[in-house]
Amino acid sequence: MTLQSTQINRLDYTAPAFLIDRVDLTFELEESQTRVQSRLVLKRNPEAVAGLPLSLVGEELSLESIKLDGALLKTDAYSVSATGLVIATMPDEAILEIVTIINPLSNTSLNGLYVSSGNFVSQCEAEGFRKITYYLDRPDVMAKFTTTIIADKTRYPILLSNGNRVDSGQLEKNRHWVKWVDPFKKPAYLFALVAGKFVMLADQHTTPSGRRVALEIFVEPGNLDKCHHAMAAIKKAMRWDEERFGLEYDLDTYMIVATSDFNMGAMENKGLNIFNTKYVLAKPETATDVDFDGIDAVVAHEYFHNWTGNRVTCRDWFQLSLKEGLTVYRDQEFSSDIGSRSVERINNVKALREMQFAEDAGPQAHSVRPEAYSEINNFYTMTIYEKGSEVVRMYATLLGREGFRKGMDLYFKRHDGQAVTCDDFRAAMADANGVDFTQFEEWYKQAGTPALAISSHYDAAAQTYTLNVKQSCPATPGQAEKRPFHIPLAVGLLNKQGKDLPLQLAGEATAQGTTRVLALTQAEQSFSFINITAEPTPSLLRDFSAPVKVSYAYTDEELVFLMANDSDAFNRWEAANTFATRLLIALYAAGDEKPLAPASFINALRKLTSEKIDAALIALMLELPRENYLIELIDQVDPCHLHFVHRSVKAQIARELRPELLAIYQKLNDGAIYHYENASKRSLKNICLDYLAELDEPLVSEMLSKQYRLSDNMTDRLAALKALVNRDGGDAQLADFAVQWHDDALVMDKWFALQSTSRRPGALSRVQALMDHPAFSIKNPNKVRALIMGFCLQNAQHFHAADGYGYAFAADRIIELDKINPQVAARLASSFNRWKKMEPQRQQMMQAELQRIAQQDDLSSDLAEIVNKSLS
Ligand code: B3K
Ligand code: ZN
Repeated sequence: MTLQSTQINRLDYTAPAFLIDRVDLTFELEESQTRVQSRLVLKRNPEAVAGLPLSLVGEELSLESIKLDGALLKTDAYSVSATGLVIATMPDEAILEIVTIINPLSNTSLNGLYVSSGNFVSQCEAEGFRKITYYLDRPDVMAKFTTTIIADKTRYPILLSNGNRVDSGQLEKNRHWVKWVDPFKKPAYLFALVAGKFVMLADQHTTPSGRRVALEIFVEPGNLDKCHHAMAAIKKAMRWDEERFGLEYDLDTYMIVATSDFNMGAMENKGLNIFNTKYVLAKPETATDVDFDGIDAVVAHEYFHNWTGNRVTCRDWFQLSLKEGLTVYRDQEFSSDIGSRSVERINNVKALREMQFAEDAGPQAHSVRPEAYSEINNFYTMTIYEKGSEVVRMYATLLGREGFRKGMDLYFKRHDGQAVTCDDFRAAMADANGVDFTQFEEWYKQAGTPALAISSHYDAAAQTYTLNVKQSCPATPGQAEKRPFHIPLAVGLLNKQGKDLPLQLAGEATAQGTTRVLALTQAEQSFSFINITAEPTPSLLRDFSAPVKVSYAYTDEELVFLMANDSDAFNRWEAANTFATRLLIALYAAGDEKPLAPASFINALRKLTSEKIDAALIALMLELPRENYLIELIDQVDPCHLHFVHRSVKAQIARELRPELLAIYQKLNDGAIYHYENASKRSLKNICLDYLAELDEPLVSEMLSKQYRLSDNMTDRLAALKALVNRDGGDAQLADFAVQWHDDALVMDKWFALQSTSRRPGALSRVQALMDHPAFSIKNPNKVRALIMGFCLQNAQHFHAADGYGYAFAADRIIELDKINPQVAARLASSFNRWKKMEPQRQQMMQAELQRIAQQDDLSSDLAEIVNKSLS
């Protein structure tokens, strides 16, 4: 490896030598030669060591000039390198004017200022601003920005930046300019600039204090009819944050711009959020129910960042989860309030277990507040986001909704306008409630998923029921020994009739509710409930009250009982999930030629089909655990054998529950016109269809092609197409679909993804052929996610094919992408993270491919860090 990555350690933090009060930027936009003038009002930081030089970071910049207090700096007064600019002798206060030239057209990393579909778009988090100008590009340097943008009027009629638009004018040669002032101090990572041809959907919102906010969504021409759901989401999110947390928006305008070339979902730049089109553009004909929910969640997430991230930001990037974990928690709560709380919780926990638990058990494991990194972009992870959100949720579980709100209020009172740490957040939660959260810090320090081994004992004579809980946490890279965590364990006890018992712990005068949050703080603890007149069935970790793995020796009968009776909807689902997981793993281990699930399991599912509960919950309970989740639970796994077992059980369910599944399908497939509100029913209908597609019957073929042809919405149409593709290839329908949607990039992403995740033989060669399709581009991250990541991360059976070709293909693409977009290459490289989980032959092949990647010249720091950790 030629690039020596330098590691940055959390404990090495030092305050910046200089602070910046004001930044005035002027951009003269040209695709391959943009001139950036920056005027910085600087002063020495009284909290830093005296006399330090001024060290600005900058990358891929060509320096035109520097002036210090109005005088041009001679070249011996500063030094420039590939990573920055240093001025050794500086006065205590100064005005520094720097002119740089950048090339947005050649910027394929989509980090910094770049060109997408002929428009200028910026992305500065975490460290992209340094590709625009030399700066103190660190989150604890907060300044007030003004931005003047000058550009050709015809090609770039819309010119946007952060804050309020204060002035504009015309120039010679068909050029125009717009000036923006952001009244709030912000770190450079929240800077944004957009210029190009856009159309705008406008609306407005009035805050409780009476501020009228203009809401503006900018999209490429032709897409205006797909912005209404996103606009409704903004308004819902604004109202929700006002009501739930007392937080209002603070500028006159809130803008969203959608771009099709974007490394992630969206970005919370102050007043000017930039979004991947995937999280803005939707109408029923083009977007699925899952897409609509995703738009609600991401729009809310970016909006919520205005307080949790922008007004109060991070002192350094080790604190990333301070804003991300908290904002994910807030968006999950929002989605729970506007939709179904239990369905939201189940879906979030599924994603956490499939991806974050895997990350926490593998070579990239890191704590919620990492100790070291070499490339911060590699730390926008499931751990920082989703486990971080679980950590925030645990405060709320321990303190209750009101206590949590008190902690939030104190956090903003103390830290508005500051760059702070996870410790500051923890202190606000503790101080506002008079609670000791010292031990809770372990959640920020220690990586790995804690395990709870729980056993129970019923003493009939004493009428006591005791839960014994042992907590442990596996070793993770750099952390061999773990200390006990502070874990909220929510439990309930069901009597024989399936009703919750009132819970009274030994020593308490009365029973207190039917769900109790037990506080685990030691390696081993017991909790005794009294006045229990018959042995109950425990409902453990209700609502998934902590991000841990629970083991308890439930019998199959107890699981069936909980599936039918638990008052905690999450645990009803969990019982079904546990039953199915256990059974699939046992069948995998048995290695039979014809794996068969026992009648008790099939009967439990049959019973579910007649339950009178939310259709979406039934759909989730009917669905088998996904292969990626099961892979994590098996050592030395052969993913192809696992796929075979999974598919066999799925087909068995279809055969044995055919009448029930068909009846539900036919009842729900009533030909009624599309209503967004019927998403739950669509999810149940389509899970039934998915099972029925396992049956080789003309009736089923007819149903599938009819649903494909006649659906008036993408959810149903795609469900049918997916089943057709997996069943017999669906060639005719795939061709028809491409003809209809060839000019809708987001719909074509679905078309690519269906084929890259198809279970039919020959998946890899189809993926390879599709790379030459005119709608595919390796430079576009959405396309890479659909086609290449779809295959490598969502098609275990084919990616892990015994011939190793899947691995070779992935490694080739990673190497190719690293030259184009290192962040995307590093993300794709995570498909190799779990190589040590595989059976020996696959391990060997995966390791060899990782080594081949490691030996390439000029690896990016992004990819080098991931590959090095995987190999070590
Ligand atoms: N904060 C951004 C993510 C930036 C990723 C930089 N590699 C989006 C979000 O979490 O809201
Ligand atoms: Zn975020």
